[in-house]
Amino acid sequence: MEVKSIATELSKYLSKYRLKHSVFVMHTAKELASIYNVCKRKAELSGLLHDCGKYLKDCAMIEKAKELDLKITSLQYYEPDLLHGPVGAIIAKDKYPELDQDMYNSIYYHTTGRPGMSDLEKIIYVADLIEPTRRYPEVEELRGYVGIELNLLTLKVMDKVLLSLIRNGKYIDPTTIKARNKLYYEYYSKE
Ligand code: DGI
Ligand code: FE
Ligand code: FE
Repeated sequence: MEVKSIATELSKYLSKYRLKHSVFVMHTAKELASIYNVCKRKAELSGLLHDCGKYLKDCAMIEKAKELDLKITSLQYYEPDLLHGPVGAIIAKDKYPELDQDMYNSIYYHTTGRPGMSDLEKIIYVADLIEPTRRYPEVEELRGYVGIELNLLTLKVMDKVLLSLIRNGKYIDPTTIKARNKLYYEYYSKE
C-alpha cells in the first residue's frame, strides 16, 4: 500500500474534484494524526481512500451495495449517497487486504460517524469536513478548533453537520445522533 499507487488507481474512476478532495483529506488527516498521537501512515492512507466508494449514484449505488451483501437501511434507500462509506470500505479492503480493521471502520463510518469511534475514525471524520478546499460558512471557525480535545473537536464538527442537515430539511441518520451522544458522554464525563 503506497500513496502514489493508490492515488493512480483512484484517478482511474474518481472525478478530478473527488480525487483532489481525497488528497487534501489525506494531508489533513496526517496533520491531525500528528497532533492527536495517531499513526500517521494509517491516517494518510485512510484519508486518501475514504471516498473510494463515491463513484456511483442512486440506483447504481444500491445495486453495488446489494452485490456486496450490505444490509441497506430505509434511509440509505432514500439517500443512496449514505452508502458510499460502507461500499468504499469493502472495495478498499478487497483491493488492499493489508488494510486493518480500524482503517476499514474509518472509511466505513466516515459520513455518519458511529457510537464508540476510535481516534483514527474521529480524525478521518474531521479531516473530511475541514480540509482546505471545503467551503461553507463555519469552516474557518472549525479549523480554528484544531488542537482542542479530540472528542470535543469531533463533537463541534458533527454539530455543524447536524445543523446544516436540519437547515436543509433533511432526515437525520440515527447513527449520527448516537455517535454524537457517545462523544458528548465521553467528553463531559471526563470533566
Ligand atoms: O463524501 P463527502 O461529500 O466528502 O462527505 P460525506 O461523506 O460527509 O458525505 C456527505 C453527504 O452525506 C451529503 O450529501 C450529506 C449526506 N449526509 C450525511 N449525513 C446525513 C446525510 N444525509 C442525510 N439525509 N442524513 C444524514 O444524517
Ligand atoms: Fe464521503
Ligand atoms: Fe469526503
